[in-house]
Amino acid sequence: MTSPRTQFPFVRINPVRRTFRRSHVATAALAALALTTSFAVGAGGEKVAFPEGWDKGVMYGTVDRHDIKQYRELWSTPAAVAAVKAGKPIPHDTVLTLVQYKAVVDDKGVPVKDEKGRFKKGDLVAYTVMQKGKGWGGEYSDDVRNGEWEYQVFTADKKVNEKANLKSCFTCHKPHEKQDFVITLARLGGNAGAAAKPAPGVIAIADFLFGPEKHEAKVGQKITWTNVDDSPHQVTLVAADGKQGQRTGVMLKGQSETLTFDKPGTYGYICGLHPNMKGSIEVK
Ligand code: HEC
Ligand SMILES: [Cu+2]
Repeated sequence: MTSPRTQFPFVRINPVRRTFRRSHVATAALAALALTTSFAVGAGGEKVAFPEGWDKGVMYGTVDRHDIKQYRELWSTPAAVAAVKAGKPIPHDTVLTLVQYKAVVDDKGVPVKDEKGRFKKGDLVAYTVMQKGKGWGGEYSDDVRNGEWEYQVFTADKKVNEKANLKSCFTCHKPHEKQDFVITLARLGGNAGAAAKPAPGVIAIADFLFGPEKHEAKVGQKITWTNVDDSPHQVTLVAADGKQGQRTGVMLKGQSETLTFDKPGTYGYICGLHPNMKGSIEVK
């Protein structure tokens, strides 16, 4: 199959297009570019092969995803860990593998916890992989490109998941440009980050969970949410009838947002980015 990237130059030098007025040429070129970009995002994933031997690398972290009841392992290479620890760029040919498992649940569907209070590993669901290659990504426009990274998803039996939306990988990892698009970069370098400090009026967001999920407050009291996850989170108030109300800004790791409740009542809320994350404030 000819890849859209090799076709692209033909579109640009098409002699018919040259006879168009300047503005039309520009429009056609732009349209071709947009088309190429959307194709290329999927096509680029072909560069990423199944990460054979992933479990011989370094497991640099695990994630309990309370919102989707998953247990996840983060795997990397010793070279990448050493580079990040030394403050150097992640080397080319680095493969990061996020292995997703179902969390083991009890008969009520509640995740079972081990002696450390962490989720237990159930069935393997998928491998999501990102790989950095020298010169990769050059065909993408700046608003899409994730440096030199490409993404791919493999099923439990190690086959490419053709249904995976690889564009979404680029979109979600893009805001983490300052850390080379690696959301868990701090942990990759061996730095777990600050733990949540419980305090009155403070709700920690950790492991995709609002802690505590139910909070009591006095009328007029300030409530602060602090995000200690690598993932961004947000707070959106949801009325009893399901209508969404006031929302905070998106909190990156270490950031906080505050809301004040002026009337008594119970205020339900969700995370606008992960709607399965729920909490409530009872204002008296
Ligand atoms: C909704 C946002 C979102 C989307 C979409 C997304 N990711 Fe991620 N990704 C995350 C978060 C958050 C983490 C941190 C680990 C966690 O919380 O599970 C992560 C971590 C990873 C990691 C571990 C390295 C790192 O960056 O921390 C890999 C590999 C990865 N994602 C691959 C993918 C692939 C492949 C896709 C596309 C199929 C994808 N991701 C789509 C949010 C996203
Ligand atoms: Cu969230």
